[in-house]
Amino acid sequence: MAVPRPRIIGPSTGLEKPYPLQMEGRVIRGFGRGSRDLGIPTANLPVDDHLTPWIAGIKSGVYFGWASLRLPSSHPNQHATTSSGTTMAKAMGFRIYPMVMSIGRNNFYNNTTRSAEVHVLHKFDADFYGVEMRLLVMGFIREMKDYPNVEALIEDIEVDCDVARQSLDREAWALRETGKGTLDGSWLVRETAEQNRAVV
Ligand code: ADP
Ligand code: RBF
Ligand code: MG
Repeated sequence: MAVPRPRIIGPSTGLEKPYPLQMEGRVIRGFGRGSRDLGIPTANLPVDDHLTPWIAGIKSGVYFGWASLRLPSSHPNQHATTSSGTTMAKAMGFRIYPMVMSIGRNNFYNNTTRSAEVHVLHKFDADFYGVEMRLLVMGFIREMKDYPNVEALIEDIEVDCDVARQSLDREAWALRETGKGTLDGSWLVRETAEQNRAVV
């Protein structure tokens, strides 16, 4: 029998050093294995030691936190349906979602290079390659593991998703920007001067 895993990470008073860690970039293509094999798509970010200095020193494993995406107006999830049934484009900007991510080599696939892959805890109706993503990494969930089969990996990732949801669903871990918490997540939604000028 598998040892039951804790469903909450970190103290209720809030996160601990060195968190939160920030990372940002545009979503790139991986090997296309996340959704095909697992039914769990992961948005990959380039791992660049210059842009993300902390990433070289952090141990490989599964992390959780908040993600923001700046979906273009052409993306179906950037639209809202009004009560009259018409579809309207929402204002451009970053939207915030909870996330789980893996950092490091994927033991299961014997990959040799390090990757940063984010599974956003939201159902999207289309891909978002090339979209700007920001991450606020809030804590460490577990080490990367090797699995006898893909089902065992999926099962553990589903527990990771549950751990992330429950851990983030506390006042000191939730963001002011989502209306449910006290933590400052303004960096996730901040527009740069360049973004304000851009017409998408
Ligand atoms: P790749 O190997 O190219 O990363 P994946 O099978 O992991 O391929 O699929 C990832 C892509 O799926 C992401 O880049 C994104 O565009 C899309 N996607 C759709 N829903 C999600 C989600 N909930 N979380 C992460 N990516 C998602
Ligand atoms: N890959 C592993 O080989 N071992 C793991 O323990 C593992 N844990 C993961 C946890 C999460 C939350 C996510 C999103 C991915 C994880 N992966 C793990 C990576 C998974 O194998 C990867 O998404 C696929 O290889 C597709 O690129
Ligand atoms: Mg992926």
